[in-house]
Amino acid sequence: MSSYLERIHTSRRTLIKNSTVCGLAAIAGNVFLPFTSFSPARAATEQTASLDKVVWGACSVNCGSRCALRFHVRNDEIYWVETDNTGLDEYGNHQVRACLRGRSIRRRINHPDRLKYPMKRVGRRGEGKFERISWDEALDTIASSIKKVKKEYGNEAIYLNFSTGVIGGNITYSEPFDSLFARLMNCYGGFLRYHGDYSNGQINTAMEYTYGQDIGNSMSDVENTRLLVMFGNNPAETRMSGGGVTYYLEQAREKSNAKMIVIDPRYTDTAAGREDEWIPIRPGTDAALAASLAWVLITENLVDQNFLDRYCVGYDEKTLPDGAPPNGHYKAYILGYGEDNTAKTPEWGEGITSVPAEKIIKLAREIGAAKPAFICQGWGPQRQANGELNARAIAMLAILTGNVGIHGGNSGSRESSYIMPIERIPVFENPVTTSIPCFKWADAVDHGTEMTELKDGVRGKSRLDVPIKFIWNRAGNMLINQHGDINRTHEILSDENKCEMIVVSEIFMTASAKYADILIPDLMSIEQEDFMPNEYAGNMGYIIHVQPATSAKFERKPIYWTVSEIAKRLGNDIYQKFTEGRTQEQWLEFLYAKMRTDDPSLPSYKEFREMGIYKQKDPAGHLVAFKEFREDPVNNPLSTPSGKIEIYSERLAELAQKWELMDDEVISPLPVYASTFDGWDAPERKSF
Ligand SMILES: Nc1nc2c(c(=O)[nH]1)N[C@H]1C(S)=C(S)[C@@H](COP(=O)(O)OP(=O)(O)OC[C@H]3O[C@@H](n4cnc5c(=O)[nH]c(N)nc54)[C@H](O)[C@@H]3O)O[C@H]1N2
Ligand SMILES: Nc1nc2c(c(=O)[nH]1)N[C@H]1C(S)=C(S)[C@@H](COP(=O)(O)OP(=O)(O)OC[C@H]3O[C@@H](n4cnc5c(=O)[nH]c(N)nc54)[C@H](O)[C@@H]3O)O[C@H]1N2
Ligand code: SF4
Ligand SMILES: [Mo]
Repeated sequence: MSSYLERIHTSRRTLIKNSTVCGLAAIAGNVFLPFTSFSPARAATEQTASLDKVVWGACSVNCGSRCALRFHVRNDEIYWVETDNTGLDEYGNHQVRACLRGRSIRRRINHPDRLKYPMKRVGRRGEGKFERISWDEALDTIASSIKKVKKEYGNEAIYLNFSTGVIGGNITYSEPFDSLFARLMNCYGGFLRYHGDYSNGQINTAMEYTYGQDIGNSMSDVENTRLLVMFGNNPAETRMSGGGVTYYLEQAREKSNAKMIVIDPRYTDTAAGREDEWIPIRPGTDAALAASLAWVLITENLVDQNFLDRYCVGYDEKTLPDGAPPNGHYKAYILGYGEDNTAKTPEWGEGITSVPAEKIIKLAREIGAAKPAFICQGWGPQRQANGELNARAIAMLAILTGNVGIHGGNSGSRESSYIMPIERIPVFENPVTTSIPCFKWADAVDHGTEMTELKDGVRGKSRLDVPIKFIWNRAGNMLINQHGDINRTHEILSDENKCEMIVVSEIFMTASAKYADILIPDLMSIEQEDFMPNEYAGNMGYIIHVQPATSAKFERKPIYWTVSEIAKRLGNDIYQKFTEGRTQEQWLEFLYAKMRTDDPSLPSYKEFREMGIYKQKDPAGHLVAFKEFREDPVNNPLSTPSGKIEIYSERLAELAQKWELMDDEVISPLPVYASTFDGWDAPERKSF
């Protein structure tokens, strides 16, 4: 056991011991000391209080954090919520403190509007009229619908909608691919897959083409930088945990005293007086800003030519792949002798971004001079049409200046974190290999068989064989509220001849829940046993052993029970394969044993349960993306086809030739700026 762990143990034990002593002293004080009078009622309360339990829980909201919660429970109700009390109030050994959303969880767990019973739709779909039914009726209906859809259309007609309502947990995890329902369906012939996601689908793909994977240095590595440039990266509003990115950002900057420049259309809480400079920009124009910054870097000889020659493909003529057109390289595009014959000067950039040319020149010089510079982006710049281009263009600034693969530098993508790996319930192989882009599920309900590889990005087949006929939607509000163009989605879902069955597992009657045919009341993750690992933090990972804070109220059921019961109705063999004869608790103990085989330094199961939270520092210090590649590119090539950073991507050049694109959609082998149908210069916006 690490000494770090011992410290947590010791401090907690001491704390518990001390608080008992203090408790006794307080009661004794009532009796003997002259300044308080003895109160039998108060002594009784103290005694009841000493019988209360403190239960470890975690917030499973998908803000990217995953904070510890400690519930004080009396008479099967949470009466007080606090947060992590282990470790010290000191950077590096800190507490994973929850934000107000986590701390207010009592309002959600006991909210009168929480779903209590299974229900079936009685009005038109989407109308929101429901009638209470028994669990048996709900489960029988779901199982027979799965059987029917499988028989009539095949497993490709069964879809698990993207959702992020419960992220982190093992048993309670909602993201479809790793969920219990995926395991069930894989025991029963599979389901239609999706690729990409709502959060970071574009940057992920962009970085895969550029680097082979999407990864960044950890925010803790800002300790080693001189300049931090953040494009649309706003952790103070989106990663609020006291053990999360915002905390690391602040603490690490205190150590390095790094200058921070925030580039965002809005003056964000991440800036909020802590920034050295805020540069507002027109939304969707980061690629143009990056190109004009590149123009200054190139013309003022501030680029790292050795880095570009050795590690990259397509910066200039020297490393341009043979199949590329003459002057198809990045330098030509920037300097104006590429295909568009336009030099990306600061003045050109100003016209598009609204950032003044002098500011562009100054920023480029700062980026060029700071060694190292931590250039990163959040997911705002990519979350728009042609967003991959923005993501790749921003990453170019890190590449041009040779800041990739070093301490205090970054890949130009979003920061990454040290994450404690957990062993999940395996979901088995999905026998269905067809996949749709996750945002196109409504199209697949509406006109699935018209969706093709080259027009819609279908994978595994050139065209879908069947439309979606069954939707499983758990812990997600993306059937309607969180999806795009919801009037159209409403039309599609309202037509009961299209999708035959929509099952929603929720805790509240959300906009999406109203579209359910069968609506089932889920138990929250803090009402059952589970493991909750960190996600976005810094260089300290952790796992929380969540215990049920209270018993299940009304007819709410844990998802493991629900899916097991559906499995039972699909056949005893499916049930056996799905459960492997284990209860939820037995699964957790079994999976933990596997985790301990991989990492023998983990505490025993019993110890972990008692500790509630187990923290582990990144043994490497700070995560540095592509460090091995930087150190030895020959023996540690990237997983791109060339093994190098692909500024010019031949794979994208090929897609650009083959794909049938909509107006204004651009696939380019280079990270160019392209205006779009929803951009600042779109005719619809110009009329305002
Ligand atoms: N409080 C809170 N936190 C959350 C969530 C939540 O709903 N609420 N959702 C969680 C989820 S699921 C996700 S995926 C993440 C998303 O988290 P982020 O990727 O951080 O997404 P946003 O907050 O949409 O955008 C980040 C920043 O980009 C800016 N921005 C938008 N467009 C542009 C642009 O074109 N250029 C530039 N330079 N900046 C731009 C925005 O103003 C914003 O400050 O947050 C997670 N955290
Ligand atoms: N306009 C616009 N739309 C967006 C985005 C945007 O920036 N702008 N962001 C997109 C992104 S990145 C994402 S990830 C999505 C997020 O969208 P969703 O995945 O829908 O995320 P949430 O709204 O956080 O949670 C979904 C539901 O989970 C439920 N829930 C919570 N706990 C439990 C539980 O224990 N069991 C069950 N069964 N349900 C539970 C909540 O009640 C909530 O209704 O939104 C996307 N939509
Ligand atoms: S920071 Fe995120 S995980 Fe932590 S309590 Fe707040 S919402 Fe929950
Ligand atoms: Mo997201």
